[in-house]
Amino acid sequence: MPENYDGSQIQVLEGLEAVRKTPGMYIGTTSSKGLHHLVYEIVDNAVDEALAGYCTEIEVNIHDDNSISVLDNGRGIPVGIQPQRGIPAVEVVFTVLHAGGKFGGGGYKVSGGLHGVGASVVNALSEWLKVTVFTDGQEYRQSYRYGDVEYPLKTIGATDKRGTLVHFKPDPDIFEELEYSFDVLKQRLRETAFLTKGLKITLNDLREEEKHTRVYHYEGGIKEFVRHINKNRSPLFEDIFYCEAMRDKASVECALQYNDGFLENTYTFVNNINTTDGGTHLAGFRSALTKTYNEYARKMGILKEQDKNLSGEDVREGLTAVLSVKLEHPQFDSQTKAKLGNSEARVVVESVVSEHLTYFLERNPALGKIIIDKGLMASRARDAAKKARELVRRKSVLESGRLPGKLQDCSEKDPTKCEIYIVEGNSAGGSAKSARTPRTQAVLPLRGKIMNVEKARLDKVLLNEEIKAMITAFGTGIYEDFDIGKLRYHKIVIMTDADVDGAHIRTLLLTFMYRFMEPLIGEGKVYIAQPPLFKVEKGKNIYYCYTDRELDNLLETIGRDGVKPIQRYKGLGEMDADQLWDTTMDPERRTLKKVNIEDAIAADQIFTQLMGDRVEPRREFINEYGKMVKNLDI
Ligand code: TTJ
Repeated sequence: MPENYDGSQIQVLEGLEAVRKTPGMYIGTTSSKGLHHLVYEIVDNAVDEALAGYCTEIEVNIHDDNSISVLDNGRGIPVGIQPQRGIPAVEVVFTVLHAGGKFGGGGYKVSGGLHGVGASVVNALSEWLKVTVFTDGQEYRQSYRYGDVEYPLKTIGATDKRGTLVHFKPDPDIFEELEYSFDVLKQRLRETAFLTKGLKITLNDLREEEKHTRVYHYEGGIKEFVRHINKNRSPLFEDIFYCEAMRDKASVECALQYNDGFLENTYTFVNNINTTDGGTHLAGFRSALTKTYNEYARKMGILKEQDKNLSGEDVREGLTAVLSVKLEHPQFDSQTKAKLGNSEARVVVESVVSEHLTYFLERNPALGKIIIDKGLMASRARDAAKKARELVRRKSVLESGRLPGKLQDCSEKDPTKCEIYIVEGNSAGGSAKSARTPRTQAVLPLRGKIMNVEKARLDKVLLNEEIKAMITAFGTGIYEDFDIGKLRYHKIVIMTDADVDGAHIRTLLLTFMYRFMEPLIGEGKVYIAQPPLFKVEKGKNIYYCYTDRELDNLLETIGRDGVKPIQRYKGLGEMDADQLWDTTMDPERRTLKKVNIEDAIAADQIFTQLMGDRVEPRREFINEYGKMVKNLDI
């Protein structure tokens, strides 16, 4: 540490030590998810500069060593000495916990990662980090190791560039996983670009084998986001409702459109953070819709005096919407950090959306009629479905307590000790049945594919045999009647082939669970089995590999001499019961991937691509998927 550092900096270093001691407190997890959070944390700073109106482009690079660089063309982090600490502001940003954003200019930090921590946390968790600032004709640089300053900020020379470049390499001693996923970063950066209209974000993968680039730039912002979500659906009209307003220091931006399906797709964001559990802003949005449509329908005489109002659910059938609010002091639910609590957000969103939507309907009466008619249809169908459901419910298999015939149940009665394998196809179901531990492991084979839940209302969904079998096996009921307290197995394991059909069925199952049994996903009860892709035999030894990389590594370690021809498993059916047990079902040895909400949302999106009316998106899926998994049977 340089000699001229005084006591206050020692304090600072202790601050970052804390981050290294308990990284989970600052970034949630040191898994792959935490690794990716580091990138968002840095990018969010550049996005703030864009929101302030000074940055138009951000470039993110994944380098060969899995280090990340982020470059913006903003004003540059200030390099002037910060009076309180006597060091350059840029150094404060990277070495003081919770600093950042709030110096000099009055702007407030609006975008933020899940935990809103900042650049110093990224620095603390990096083997090295280098920051370069281009400002006022000069280039400045400072670098750090494990959060410690390597040298005082230095001047490199003259430049006519403007902006900030941050390059960091996550510390291998902190993170369990060091490999960046292009697809994960791509997804998030595209979302950020949608939410920040006009901002151009480029993602480059510079790693040897996977060089590629994506550019995200949307002049229409969330309006294009809505168009993107509906891309594989059939919109009821071309126009997208859009509004934007500032009120009491809060900004509200909203876009919506309807499609011919029955489900709602509303995505909400607060300061660019996806609020997957909704909150006050979503409540305000929903009440604005219900109120505005009913008032409009009465005014236009579509709803007569004696007619009852359309319900919230009625007016949200087939709705695709994005709501983005920006607040100075957002308050999130302490548990999940994904639900907004500020009560003022409800009021502001409700008033902005009501006002603009009323105006939109008055200017577009033809669209108004389409929307109200759709709501009326939904209302009638809901009444009919309710009657049908009451009939079904009274004496249905769902509540008869009789378990489905093809379920091989386990004998254990304590649900916390029980798991159920949902297996694709009868033959694999047979192996799984012989392989399992009958005391704690149940097996439910599903025949073929389950139905397209997006295009069916609940009453139809309940007629599907495969779905009925799952509901009765789980014991939970479904949708409004869902009760997780009745769950008969605390692990639901989806086990499908490692090919396109398997991926398809997995997607269908996840979509169904996400749409109709969401708490199963939210409470982490759903898992995906990971069957091996390869069997390698050498002498008496048998090895199983789960990825191409593992196979390469294994062959490097054991050598190729004397290795029998490598078996690539195309489906679960190719494994006998012992192999299935050893590789995929033995709780001591298997790996299970827990499904989280993001996985389910992604599945839902892929699902519409697969099941939508249009053929082209389906082909795109197969092409995309084909790139990821080699040697497919298609
Ligand atoms: C703050 O107010 C005075 C002018 O500069 C503002 C600022 O900090 N701008 C800024 C920060 N632009 N870009 C950043 C930034 C970019 C990256 C990639 C990483 C970090 C930590 C900050």
